[in-house]
Amino acid sequence: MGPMDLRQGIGLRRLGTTTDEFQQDLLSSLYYRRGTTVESASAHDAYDALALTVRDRLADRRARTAAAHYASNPRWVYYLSAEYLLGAQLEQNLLYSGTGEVAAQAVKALGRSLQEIEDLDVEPGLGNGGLGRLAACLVDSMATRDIPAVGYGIRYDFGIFKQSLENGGQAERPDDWAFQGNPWEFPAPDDRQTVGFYGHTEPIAGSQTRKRWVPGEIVLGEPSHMLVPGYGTETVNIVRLWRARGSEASFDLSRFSAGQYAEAVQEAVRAENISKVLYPDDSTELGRELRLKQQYFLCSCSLRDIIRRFRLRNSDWADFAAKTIIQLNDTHPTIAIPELMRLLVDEYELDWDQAWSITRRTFAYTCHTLLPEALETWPVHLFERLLPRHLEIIYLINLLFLREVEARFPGDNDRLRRMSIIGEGDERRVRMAHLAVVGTEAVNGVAELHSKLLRETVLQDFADLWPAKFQNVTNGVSPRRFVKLANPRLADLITEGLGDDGWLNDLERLAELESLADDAAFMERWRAVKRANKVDLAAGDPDSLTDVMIKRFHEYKRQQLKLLHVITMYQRIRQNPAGDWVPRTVLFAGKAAPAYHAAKNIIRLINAVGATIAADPVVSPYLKVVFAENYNVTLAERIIPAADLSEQISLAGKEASGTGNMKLALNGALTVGTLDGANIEIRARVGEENFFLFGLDAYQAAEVQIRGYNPREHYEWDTELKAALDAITAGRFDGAGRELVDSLLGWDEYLTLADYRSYLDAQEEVERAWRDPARWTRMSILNTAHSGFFSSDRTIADYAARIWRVAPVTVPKEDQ
Ligand code: NBY
Repeated sequence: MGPMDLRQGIGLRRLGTTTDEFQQDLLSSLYYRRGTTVESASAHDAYDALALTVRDRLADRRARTAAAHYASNPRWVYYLSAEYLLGAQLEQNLLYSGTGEVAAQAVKALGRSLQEIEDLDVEPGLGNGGLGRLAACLVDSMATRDIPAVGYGIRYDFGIFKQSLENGGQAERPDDWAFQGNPWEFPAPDDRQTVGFYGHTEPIAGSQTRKRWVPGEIVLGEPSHMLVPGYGTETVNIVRLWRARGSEASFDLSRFSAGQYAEAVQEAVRAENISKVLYPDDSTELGRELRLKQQYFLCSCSLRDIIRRFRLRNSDWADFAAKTIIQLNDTHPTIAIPELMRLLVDEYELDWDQAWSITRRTFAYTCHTLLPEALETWPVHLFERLLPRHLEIIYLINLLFLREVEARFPGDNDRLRRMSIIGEGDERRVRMAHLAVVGTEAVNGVAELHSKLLRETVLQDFADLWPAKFQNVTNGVSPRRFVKLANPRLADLITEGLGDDGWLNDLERLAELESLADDAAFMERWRAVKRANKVDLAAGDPDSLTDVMIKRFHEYKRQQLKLLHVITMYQRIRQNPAGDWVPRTVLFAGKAAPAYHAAKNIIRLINAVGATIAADPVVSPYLKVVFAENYNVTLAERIIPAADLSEQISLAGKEASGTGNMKLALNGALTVGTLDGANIEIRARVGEENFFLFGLDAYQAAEVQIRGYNPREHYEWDTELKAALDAITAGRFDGAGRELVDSLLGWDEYLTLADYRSYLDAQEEVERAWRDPARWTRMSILNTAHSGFFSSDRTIADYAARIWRVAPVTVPKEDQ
């Protein structure tokens, strides 16, 4: 695109910024683009018309961004992720386009309030948890930092399931998020790609390394994109999402004519199933063929698009890595490494060594876990059938790699076996993390401790071989979405305290709040903001301590530990109803993988305990348990501003980073937590006196396991712990939780019982602080003041400087 194609060059009018002009455009969108009138417009017509009008306000910036990027031919960042949890779009785009106020006035012409319309905005739930939300924060910050970038992903028809409670347990319903259409999306059918699966390979005469792959199935990938505006800058990047379609030939007209309707479309259905649904499992590798198909589909479409874009401005493959950095969001897109090799060697006819040198310099890999069960591996036989050419390429990569290892560590066969990309167990499997380390230039963990443990444990052999490859980039969160949009009251107070709103893209400026932490008037207002947010959330008494644990359900995160605390509080109050109890509202929210029975049992027990407490007139004035259904980004934005206490209680060494911990601290919640993931960095910054620490550290936890852990010892000596577990076993909570008790007393994989007493002690410290409102408020202000480091803008600055080595490209403002 050249500058002449821009709006100004072709004489299009500039979109107005006044309420009247905005209203004109809104009515025009309703009339011409929705094809309806004010009188007959449905609520959804109003929503769509507003969305289109706001979207138009970003279109100029998008066009100028594309032109500026094209002109500077920079090194592009391509973020490959199987998941994005972008959150609701309308409010964000109103903020980023600076049209919030005019829109609020203009929609009155439609006879509706802005709030009413915003309530129709459905969030695209195209991810499971932290990993998907991180991707969304990072693309926000890449745009905000003016980094030329594209996020690639899959446009699932069904996102993460909708959760509801049925008889106290989790029920799942499909999330047909785009059922009413998605006005934020631009289809780009001309950029569709063709992807092959199955089939066989054939030698090519005269070539050792090149092969011809003859696929047995062909699927089309159709892209559409959503705009990703930067805050306080002109840049608008995109996230490009691929949707699978059958080719024209996949519809069998003759069968249809013969009345075989299902058979006529079966091939098309098979193709479309690839992007049908997000896998809702965030914890274990799921050995499903369709999942590997999704991964390859994403990578193949995206790489061809990346190459197409490269060739718009470049002709020499030798420049490819200098113009391209592809960040792999966990191992899910790792198949892109052999796919790039295949494209370069088989299709573009580069020799193997040059292709390998390009490939290694083009990719970087972020690891998001330490759990062995979450490290992806795929059976060799599956690869052989689904992606025969890629398996051959992986074998050759592995052969050459193992030669390199052998040269460095001669005769160390054990090391070769440990490091091989192919694992030789009962069943030979491809180890995607090994492939990701071998095929990239940089590997990073997502918090200091996580990166250190990666080097010392799961990837130790690789760190020995290539120490310089391993880095840390601590995660971050978007202060626009998680303070400005989620918590407007706090945002206003901060802006007033600091004198301007420059902190929104320069978050370290929050440190200036420190001088207000003892200012009585400011403290009073700080408390009032929190209280008003609690009133809005309406989860419980706004004067009670709002204690929140919001995250995916997983045994390592230890919702069961929180629950043992709740049961103990319940028993204490019952034993001493006249005691001086601190009233608490304990709020849980989160989804469990549908097949994860232990996690679903914990949800059941939470609700059973909650019901028992609610029915108990002695305890219920002091203690309330709330389970908020269907946790998603939108709900997080309501809960986080209302939280007093943030539960970050995973077993040390298990939570790679956490990002909810950052969002909560940033919004002035105090953390009770272990020395795990980014908790360590939060505590170091907010100050140990402003953080409630408990539990074993990662090294102590490992030692306990090695020595031989016996959870029963804790049960025997700790009478309160015993009483809590016995109450569950005795059926006090509707009979729920007996399997949990068996697992806790049997093996207790995540040392819940070992950390119980220390956790209860920390909770007593929490209550001491809470009883002194001035102390608590000061701690809360200091948490916010010292959370500036956890902006995803800082995370992106780190990636840009240390991993990507890219510089910002400034998009010029429109001529006035
Ligand atoms: O990534 C999370 C980590 O647990 C958390 O500590 C970290 O802060 C966050 C961002 O770095 N990981 C996560 O959310 N993982 C998944 O959602 C996930 C999804 C799919 C699969 C595995 C994990 N999978 O096997 O397909």
